[in-house]
Amino acid sequence: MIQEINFDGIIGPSHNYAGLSPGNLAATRNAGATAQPRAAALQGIAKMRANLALGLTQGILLPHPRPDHRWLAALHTNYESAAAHLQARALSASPMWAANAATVSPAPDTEDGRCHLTVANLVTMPHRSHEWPATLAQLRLAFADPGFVVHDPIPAPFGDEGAANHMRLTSTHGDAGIEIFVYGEAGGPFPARQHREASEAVARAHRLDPARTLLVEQSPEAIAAGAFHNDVVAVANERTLFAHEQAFADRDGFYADLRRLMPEVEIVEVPAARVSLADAIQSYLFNAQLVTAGTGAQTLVVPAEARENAAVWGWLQEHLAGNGPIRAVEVVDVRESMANGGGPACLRLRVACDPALVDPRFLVDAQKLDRLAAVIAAHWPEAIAFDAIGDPALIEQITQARRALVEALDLVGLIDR
Ligand code: SUG
Repeated sequence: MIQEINFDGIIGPSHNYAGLSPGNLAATRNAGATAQPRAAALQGIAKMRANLALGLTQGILLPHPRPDHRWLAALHTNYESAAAHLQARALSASPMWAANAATVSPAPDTEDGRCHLTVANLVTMPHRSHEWPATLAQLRLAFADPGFVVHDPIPAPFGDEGAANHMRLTSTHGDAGIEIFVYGEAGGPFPARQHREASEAVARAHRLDPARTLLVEQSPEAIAAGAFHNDVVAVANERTLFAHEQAFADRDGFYADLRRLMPEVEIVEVPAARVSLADAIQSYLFNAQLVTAGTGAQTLVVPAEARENAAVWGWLQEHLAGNGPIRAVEVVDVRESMANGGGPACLRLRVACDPALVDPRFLVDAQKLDRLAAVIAAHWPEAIAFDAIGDPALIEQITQARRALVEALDLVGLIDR
């Protein structure tokens, strides 16, 4: 009954490049560029179609109301009179990166046998710190069944960035797993966004067995090289851990703990001598969806940028030719999200559960994706130049576009906290 569902964040109509995330090299490099929200959202829909074609169950999370007028009101201003940096932070389409929506512990791992979700507070970056109330509203609706427990965020100042810093290893999704929380202590010039205190609090909230829970420090070199989340340098699926050699501060200690807890674990490590941290981060090799396809073949869904990097593509071809655990590679085009530092894995939140327990409005099939694509094609702005974000006509179009989507999904009045 339990299967892994990928809930992709639909890319919102306000998608733009504002350079809001120090430590995220792609986002800062593209600050001020012109974004293409319509193409971006259609790329996201195409990625979901690719997941369906792999035989996976697919879910969605919706864009939040943008600008976030409630947040601006709490700051005693409004969109019209707010400073430009506050306008940009209120308008960001950052909820698209659903891997940062929450941390999820499936029912087989928890003491009470329920699936626990803790909404991420995202307090380190101001433009992301106001996401959680609207995320919580959606999670409470999508996972309203008593088989789930949805928790409030961990309080500030303990930064929590959700599933992007959490991995689960298990023989199959429906079995009890080992949960791994990756936190940062230091990142050179850049902030460590996931705090150990927050990870520990989430593990307690989820009633995990401490003997099957690992707290692992991300390597400061990885953060300094632009790995602002662990999912930029490592990803796990079932019994496979796929990671860069320099992902973790104490790699040997972590691998030894993992092998002790799960002797059958398969660690696929990419050596720095083959793929540098810089190449890994530029190509987002590890920000891939590592999934077990309907055929049973473990498949890595990588962004097109991974195919364009000779070192990365060469390593992947060699792995496929050998007898490694990754049996297939699929390439998806999510360039608009990538330019803000969000790859295929950032765009999805994994929940291993019985799909029958999920509110069906948050699940999609091919026909529903066709309907969503039509709404996007009809309403999403084609382009947003950064200097246009103060334009009232653009703001009106963004507001109407989201409204059309919420109507199409039958969610009017239900998810706007
Ligand atoms: O938080 N980018 C996001 C990217 C998140 C990627 N998620 C994972 N790795 N799971 C971030 O840095 C850029 C927005 C801007 O600058 O306009 C941004 O928020």
